[in-house]
Amino acid sequence: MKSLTAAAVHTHTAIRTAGRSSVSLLGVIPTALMLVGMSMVWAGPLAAPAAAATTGSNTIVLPSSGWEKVTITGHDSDCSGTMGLESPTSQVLLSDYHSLPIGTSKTVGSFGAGTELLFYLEPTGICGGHELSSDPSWAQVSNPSSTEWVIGWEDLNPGTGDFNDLVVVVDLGALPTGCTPGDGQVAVFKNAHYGGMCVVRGAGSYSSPTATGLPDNSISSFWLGANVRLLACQDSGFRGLCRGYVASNSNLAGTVIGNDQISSFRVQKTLPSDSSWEPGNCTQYAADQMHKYTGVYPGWSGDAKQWKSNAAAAGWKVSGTPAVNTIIVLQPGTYTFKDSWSSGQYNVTDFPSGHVGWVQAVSGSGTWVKFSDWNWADQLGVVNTHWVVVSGGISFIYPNG
Ligand SMILES: [Ca+2]
Ligand SMILES: [Ca+2]
Repeated sequence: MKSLTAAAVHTHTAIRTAGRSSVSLLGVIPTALMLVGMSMVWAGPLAAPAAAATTGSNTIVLPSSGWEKVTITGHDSDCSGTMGLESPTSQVLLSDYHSLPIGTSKTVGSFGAGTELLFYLEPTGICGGHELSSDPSWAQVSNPSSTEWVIGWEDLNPGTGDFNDLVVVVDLGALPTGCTPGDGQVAVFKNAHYGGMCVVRGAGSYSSPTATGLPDNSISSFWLGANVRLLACQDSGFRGLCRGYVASNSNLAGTVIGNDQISSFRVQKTLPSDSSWEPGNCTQYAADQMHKYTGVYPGWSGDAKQWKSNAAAAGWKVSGTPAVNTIIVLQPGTYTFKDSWSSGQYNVTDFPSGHVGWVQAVSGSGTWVKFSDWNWADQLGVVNTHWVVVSGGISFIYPNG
């Protein structure tokens, strides 16, 4: 299959180099004849492509965050097809590019600083292929300003080498909707690719469509600002399937949560590291466990006893009901402990700053909780496990509730 494609390119090139007008004749040659022609021309391994004239690196790395758009500034080809974004997400940008007028623009989306954008050209018919902007055989990328790239595509190779079959400018465009999330904020959009009706929401719990600010089952994309996580749920009241997101998503179609499904969500503050807590302390351990489980550090600070209120203020669910893989928070007080499920009970009162740990098990009745921690009895950075009786001074911070 691969060699047939190579043969097709080789064949077409041979005709094309004879003169541009001959290219259009290909359109009326029956497919069967084309195949015969290919097999006759094809005679062994394809020669290495002619070296393309490049302007250096074909890499497109964004120096700052912002919205990117792509605009057609030229095309000169007898082939058409699609041009799109290959990564960090896959999306079609220009369909049937040959028929689109010069000046046609398409929003690519918003990306963080340092993101590498990789585009593809997928010509159809005789030019058929899947070509990447990183490959100098197919694309010539220049960088006239720090926020602007020009991609000249060659849809045949070896081709005319002028890289003008499709020319697009990729640049920082204006936000199309006016919804720009700041630090700790999320913008949610009714349409894919950050389009249509939108709202910006800060840390908090939005339990119904009315609270979210968009019609029920309408959200198709969301954009995360810095230091934030979005917990999106299919049903109101944070019920049904919920999913935590730590990166923007330009098109929810085909994702786990799905397009036009979200009915409630939490906007949850995060921190970039665990450096807000004393090394070796129980708070740092709980923060690290949260990071292992969700990919983010909890977006609050303070002593263990402050975690209950601080977590709720940062948009995270806090409940008195125990569950595995939650943070347990003990307010100053007296609690009944045991060291293992079968060992004897004893009371502990020594929690002047409160205490936090990570829940590993819950007894069938919900009466006892097993958790791990650091800094038990001044053992900084040492993991211990305990069983404790759930009582009024104990609460739980849920990563996914
Ligand atoms: Ca929608
Ligand atoms: Ca729903």
